[in-house]
Amino acid sequence: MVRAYVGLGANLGDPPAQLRAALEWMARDPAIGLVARSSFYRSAPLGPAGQSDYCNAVCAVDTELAPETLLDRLHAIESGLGRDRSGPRWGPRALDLDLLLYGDCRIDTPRLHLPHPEMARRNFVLAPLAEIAPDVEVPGHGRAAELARRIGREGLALWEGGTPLL
Ligand code: A4P
Ligand code: MG
Repeated sequence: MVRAYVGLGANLGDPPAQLRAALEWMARDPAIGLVARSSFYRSAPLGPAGQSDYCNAVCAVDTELAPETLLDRLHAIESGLGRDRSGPRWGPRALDLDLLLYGDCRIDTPRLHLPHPEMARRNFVLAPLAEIAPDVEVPGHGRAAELARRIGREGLALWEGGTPLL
């Protein structure tokens, strides 16, 4: 059994409802044990201008699936919840599920990079990750809580009520 972390993001439709639905799909999958989920965060969009804010969160899962198979399941959930892959890179999306960490695995294939190559540069990933797993190591970067502290909280708020996080 391996502990993995999944990043959830959406900025089309009803973003928190999309994240809740994705968490339910994961919880229903007998091969994926949902262990924890962070708060939902509102984050300023990274990528092409003119998009809405994102709702972001991170969840922890325990699984016996190989990382590539887990990624396939995540893609199936994205498709089931209306993800359209024809848009621009980093453009608006109904749901994005990124495999952030899979144990302490480091993988570099065309289909799968682990840890997720952008995660250490994104406060909308590090803040929710540190909330549920402050001590987890991001291979090659360091401890989640330390990375989250260093990157800061610019552009980030809790989704519920939109309270800025200071
Ligand atoms: N892929 C490789 N490694 C991974 C991994 N660890 N997890 C491959 C997930 N996928 C991985 O992904 C493109 C390809 O990456 C897949 O075929 C997979 O095999 P995708 O989800 O189809 O496309 P994408 O998401 O548009 O591209 P990319 O480069 O993954 O974008 P990101 O990094 O997901 O960023 N701003 C805010 N505030 N919040 C966000 O959540 N998200 C993005 C998307 C942009 N701006 C954002 C946010
Ligand atoms: Mg993605």
